[in-house]
Amino acid sequence: MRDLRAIKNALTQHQIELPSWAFGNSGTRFKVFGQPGVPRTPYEKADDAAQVHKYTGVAHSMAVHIPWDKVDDYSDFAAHAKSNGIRIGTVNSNVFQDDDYKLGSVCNPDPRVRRKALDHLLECVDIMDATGSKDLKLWFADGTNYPGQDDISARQDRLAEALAAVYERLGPDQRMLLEYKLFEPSFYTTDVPDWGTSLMHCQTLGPRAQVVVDTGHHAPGVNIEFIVALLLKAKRLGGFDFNSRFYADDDLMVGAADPFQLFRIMHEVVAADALAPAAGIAFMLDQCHNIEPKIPAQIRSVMNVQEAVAKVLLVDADALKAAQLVGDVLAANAALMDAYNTDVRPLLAELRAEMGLAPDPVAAYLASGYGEEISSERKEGSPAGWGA
Ligand code: LRH
Ligand code: MN
Repeated sequence: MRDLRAIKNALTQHQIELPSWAFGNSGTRFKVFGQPGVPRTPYEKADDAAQVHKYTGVAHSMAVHIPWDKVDDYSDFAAHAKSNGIRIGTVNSNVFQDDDYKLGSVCNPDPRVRRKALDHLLECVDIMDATGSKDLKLWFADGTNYPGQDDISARQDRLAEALAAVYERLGPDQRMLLEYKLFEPSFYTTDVPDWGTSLMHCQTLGPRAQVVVDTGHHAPGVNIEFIVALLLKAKRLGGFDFNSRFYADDDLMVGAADPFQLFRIMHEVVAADALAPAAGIAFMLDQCHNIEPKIPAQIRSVMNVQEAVAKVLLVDADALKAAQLVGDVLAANAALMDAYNTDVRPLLAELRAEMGLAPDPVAAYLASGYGEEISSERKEGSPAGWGA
């Protein structure tokens, strides 16, 4: 059984990266509901991300998305974030919003379009050099909508060619994280639809190509923790895009729809001793707060991950192992459920107090008046969004 100090140390060191786009306006194809005080620049997104770190103490970095977070001087942008106590993390490419990409980006049958997409991916590595980011996250909307529309195998060759060129460009301490998604915006084939396809490409590329598991990108009923256990065994789990969903890629707050699934996923991470930063797993949020206030929602999301991890760290691993080895199904299941059914909120409140933080980060943020401040300050100019 882990002692309390060890549990608290693990929780203090566990870092959760925030998505810059969660602070901007977002929505669905039906409507994007604007909110007061939404940031207008990447600098203001970093200011808001710093608020989440200020009240949770574990959100040390903000992932950026290019061109949504395009700035004139990326090292100045990184310095601004640093002055607010956070750093610029993962750089996300975007080859899914240009008219040229209707039939795909790096998988497009037109070599001119593939070149254009590749140039963007290479530009993202230049940006990583300027911000000091270690990870390039690649998600491709590429796919087809009708059988026969394009050659499934030829598209994989085109994808492999582009990935190899990007891998070649990476610096020695930089990684590429390849994200998969079952469908949307493509509805017949998606060129990187599942963990197997991402893993195949990563294993072909080299050790600094890793798989990203976005928890909203699977078919209903898929056992995500099984995929996580396998990718950890293959040493190819680069990170998570955490969110939750009831139906499809809903991008809701992580743990909101299925906190038990988040617990089961993090149990595999802890069981593989891969929670600590040294293990190199990027724990990122990838969410959209279409109707709820964005900064408190990010704080709540970080707390949901912390609660799942705290419960996992309470699992009596020895009792679990002993029950598993003798086939005591009920005792093994109980070892997990007892931890899952433990209220860890007092433990986390105590830990925050020890970290010099308020026990309830959401209440502390709401009491700070920051929300009202930005709502009155950020009246001019246009709020940031997906620009879709
Ligand atoms: C695609 C995705 C990807 C991002 C985007 C914001 O659905 O999960 O990670 O680039 O959302
Ligand atoms: Mn994602």
